This record gives sequence, structure tokens and C-alpha cells, in this order.
Amino acid sequence: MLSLILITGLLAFTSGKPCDTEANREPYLSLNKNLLRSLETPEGLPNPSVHLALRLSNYHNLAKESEHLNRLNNYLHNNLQSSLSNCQPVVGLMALYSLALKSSCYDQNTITFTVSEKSETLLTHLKKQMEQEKEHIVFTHRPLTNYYQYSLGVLALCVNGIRVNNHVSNKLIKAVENEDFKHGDSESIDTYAMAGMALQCVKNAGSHVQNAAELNTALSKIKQKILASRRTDGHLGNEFSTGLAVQALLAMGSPFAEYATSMEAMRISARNNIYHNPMAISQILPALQLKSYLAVESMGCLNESDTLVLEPIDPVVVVTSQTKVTVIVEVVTSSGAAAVYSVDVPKDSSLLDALELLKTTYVGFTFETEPSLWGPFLSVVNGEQARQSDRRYWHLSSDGTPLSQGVSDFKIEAAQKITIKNTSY
Ligand code: B12
Repeated sequence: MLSLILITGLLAFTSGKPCDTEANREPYLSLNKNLLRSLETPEGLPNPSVHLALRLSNYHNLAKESEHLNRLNNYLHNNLQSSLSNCQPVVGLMALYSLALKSSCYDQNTITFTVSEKSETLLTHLKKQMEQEKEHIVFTHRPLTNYYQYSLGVLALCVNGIRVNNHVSNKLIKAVENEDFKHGDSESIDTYAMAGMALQCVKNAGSHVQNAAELNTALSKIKQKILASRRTDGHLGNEFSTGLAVQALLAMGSPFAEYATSMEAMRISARNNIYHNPMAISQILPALQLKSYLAVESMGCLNESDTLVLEPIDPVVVVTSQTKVTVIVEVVTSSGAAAVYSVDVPKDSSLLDALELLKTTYVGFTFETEPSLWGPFLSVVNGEQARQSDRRYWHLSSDGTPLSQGVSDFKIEAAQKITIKNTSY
């Protein structure tokens, strides 16, 4: 049996073509089901990225997808409407909404938002948001939001067949050239990947004729950055950027050999249950099925396999570990002042649970979170807010190593020191 698997794997590798074998399908089918299941316990806003991934999948539950589309058109639409009325930049969320609608072959001309008594379509608003972002880059050398969202905006306009203004795409090309894509102290592979898909779409559209050479140079540089980020275990960047990175390589037409080990790394991570956050699954699942967000462009929404059914699951009995571990939490404010707290928590508690416990133990310790597509984002600690508008955030690290997950996903498996530091980015 083992030799059969080895031979099949070898054949797939040597023929240079990816293979949709049973062994490869198993991790993505279970991720697909988990993503569908995440719709059953809706927390916060319906997630357009989850919708997009479900629609891009080879297997569907069309009734649940259509119910989710209705939720997007109600709750997400209302949320975007109020952000627009309050002049808040929403380019990333709006772009994801548009990609989700496109993936359901929904007529986007029927989706409008009203600002200052003027009603305009979603795509018109997206174009305007991109103009504002571009102007902000002109004056401050940074988008209002970030280059990840700027790329999402270019991508959404492009896959919808809307010609992206040359000045807008040029800003992205320049940012690649200047290596402006950072996530904290390190390079943001997620952003290179999203920019890669956006610029590849612009290239395919053939509209960027003036600076074709610069566009090609930027695409080559993105590919080089992504390939250079490969870790020894095959992940590109980290476990959570690999899905988008592989999507970008697929969009750019890379040969299978360039992403084969990364596909295997994702499958191993999926089997090891690394991807339980719906947002993480939504970025991984298309890549595991060898698809990129560019596939949305040509979706016909016809003859889809309506075969994805959820087996009833036994109610999960959460057993709290008897073993306790000590967590030291150090809070470093913007002035550099540090305060240290200590708390014993059951092993495998989330950092969020530990912070909740700290709050009840120490009168001086407080914190607040803000909802996001990835879950709770730590925004205020001990009354001090790290404002994104001031380009600051509460950076999380454990024994000096930055956390690769947020407060609700990070599990405390052993005694450690967590540092929460008000940091500029
Ligand atoms: C830009 C960005 C940031 C910026 C956001 C501010 C800004 N305006 O630029 C900054 C630098 C502040 C940031 C911080 C962190 N980030 Co970040 N971030 C991203 C990135 C590249 C794009 C997010 C985005 O704009 N999405 C588009 C919009 C439409 O979605 P959104 O949900 O509304 O976006 C908001 C949230 O995503 C939130 N946010 C950003 N990062 C994180 C991380 C977590 C855990 C949460 C809950 C929310 C959150 O800020 C966004 C803008 O307001 C993603 C990459 C990705 N693949 O998604 C990583 C990503 C989401 N970040 C990640 C991580 C790990 C972090 C940190 C925990 C790092 C750390 N060690 O401190 C912190 C968050 C700590 C906290 N206070 O809770 C991981 C999350 C992985 C996971 N499994 O949870 C990602 C996937 C990168 C990666 N591949 O590792 N991030």
C-alpha cells in the first residue's frame, strides 16, 4: 500500500502535473466541510472571504451558500453602508464583498450605497475608495488602509472587467519595487501574494500597456520574494500566508515543481489541525484545490456539484485540563513603561482566556478587543489604545518570538512569558 502511494506520488511529481488523488482530496474535503459548518455558528459579520472560498470549491451545498449570500446582502451591506456614511476607509472589505458576489454570479449593478443622498453602485464606490487610497499614497507614501487591501481593491475591480486606472496600478508596482510590504518587522508574504494576483489580473486584461516592462519586473520580483520565503518545511512565509502565496504562484502560471512542497506542507498542516479559524481556511482552501482568486473572473455558476453534506456531529464535551501552567504577561506601553502580571491557567487555554482571568485577578489590568474577520483584535490595554489610525498596534510575542496567531487562537501549552507591546508599524 505504502509503495503504491509512493509510486502515485512519484508519478505525479515526475510528470510535472498536480494530481487530485484521494489522499490529496481528503484534507481539503474536511476543510471544506469545516468552512461550511462555520456558517452555522455565525459570530459577528458574515464573512465574504468564507463565501468566496466556498464558491471557488469543487463541492457545494448550494442551499447554505445562497442563505449566506442573503446574509452578506443584509448584514455586510448595512455595515459597509454605515462605514461609508462615516467616511471610514473600507476598501478591503468592499473588495472581498464584490469578489464574493462575483463568485455567486450575482448582478453587482443592483448593489448600491447611498452617501450624501447620492446612490451609486458597489463598484463605483470601490473605484472611488481606490482613488482616495491612491491620493493618500501620493501625499504620505502609504495607503489609508494597507497595501494588502489596496491589492484586494485592484483585484476586485480587475476581475469584474473594470479597467484599473494606470495611476492606481502604478502605485502598487512602485510599492513592490520599493519593497514596501511589511507586517510588523518582517516582510508580508500575504501582501506580496495579493499584489501578485492583482497585478497578474491587470496584465491578463492587457490594459496596462504603457508600463508593460515595469509590470513584468514587479511580477518577477513578487515571484522571487514568494519563492525566497520558503521555509525548510515547505511553507511560504508562515502556515497562514502559504495559501495566498500558492494562489499567487498559480495565478502567475508557475510550474508545479515550484509549489509542490508548499502544497504538501499545507496538507500536513491541515491534517495537524492548524487551520481552524474560518478566515485561515478561506485563504488555504482554494490553493489546496489548485485555484486562485483569479478563477472568479470566469465563473459560470452552472452544473455545480451540490454534494457537500454535513454529517451531524456529536456534541463536543470541553474537558478543561487539570494541569495548570503559569503565564507571565508583560505590558509595555508607548512610553516604554512596563507592568508585569502572573496568572495560572489550565494548559491549552487561549491567550484570551488568560487575559480574562488576569482582568479578574488584578484591578489595574484591563483590555478590550475589536471584532475583525480574523476574530478579536486586541486594541486597548490598561486604558491605552494602540490606534491603527496612528499606525500603532499591540504586538504579541512569547518569550521573544512574535505570535503567529491572535489572542483567541493562540493556545498556552506550557509556562511562558507573553509580551504585549504598543508598537508602531
Ligand atoms: C495588515 C495586517 C496587519 C496590520 C493591520 C493594521 C493595518 N491597517 O494595516 C497590523 C500590523 C497591525 C497587524 C497586526 C497583527 N497581525 Co496581521 N495581518 C495583516 C494582513 C497583512 C492584512 C489584513 C487586512 O487588512 N485584511 C483585509 C481586511 C478586509 O480584513 P479585516 O479582517 O477587516 O482586516 C483587519 C484585521 O485583519 C486586523 N488584523 C490584522 N492582523 C490581525 C491578526 C489577528 C490575529 C486578528 C484577530 C486581526 C488582525 O487588521 C485588519 C485591518 O484593520 C494579514 C494577512 C492576511 N492573510 O489576511 C495579516 C494577518 C491577519 N496578521 C496576522 C498576525 C499574526 C498578526 C499579529 C497577531 C502579529 C503579532 N505577533 O502581534 C498582530 C495582531 C495583534 C493584536 N493586536 O491582536 C496573521 C494572522 C494569522 C492567524 N492565524 O491568526 C496574518 C494572516 C499574517 C500571517 N500570515 O501570519 N496585522
